[in-house]
Amino acid sequence: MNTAIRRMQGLWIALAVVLAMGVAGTTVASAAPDARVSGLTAKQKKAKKKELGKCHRKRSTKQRRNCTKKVKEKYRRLAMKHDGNTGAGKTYPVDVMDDYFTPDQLQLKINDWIVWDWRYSTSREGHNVNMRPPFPNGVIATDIQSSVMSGPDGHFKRQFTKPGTYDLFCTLHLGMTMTVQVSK
Ligand SMILES: [Cu+2]
Repeated sequence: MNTAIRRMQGLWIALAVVLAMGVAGTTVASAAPDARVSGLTAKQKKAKKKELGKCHRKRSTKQRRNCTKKVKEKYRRLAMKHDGNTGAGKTYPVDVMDDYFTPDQLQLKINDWIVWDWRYSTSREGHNVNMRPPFPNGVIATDIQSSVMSGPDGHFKRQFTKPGTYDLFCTLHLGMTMTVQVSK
């Protein structure tokens, strides 16, 4: 095994530890927006895997490394791209756990996004994201209504374009709630 690969493995272990610590930590009121959420469709994931496979068949270590880097960057950008985005806004990741959301309180500005990620949800019955009244002005129930999903590939993205308080919950689990406050 060459040193580059060994170093990469070290990095992945460090990353896994950091992520695990984040999950174990208590719910924070304001999660920083970051780029670790993956919003790839199943089709895009398949394409990424295929392209990475091609990279592995390159002759030199340098070629393999450059190729892998390029593919990962391409799909990282794709994952962060939103459909129907009507303004930049930040993206806030929320993990759907068994049986809670983390963070379960967020303060957003208009046009910010939330991406819910089911990667840590292992329960067979799954979870969803729904909204209970009263809704902010101009918002209807179906604006935030996900299907029931389970990990590790479930994602749900929504942009918040109206100010107000959003009471969100999972219809399957009593007390699995989160509150989003959107200000101008
Ligand atoms: Cu649930």
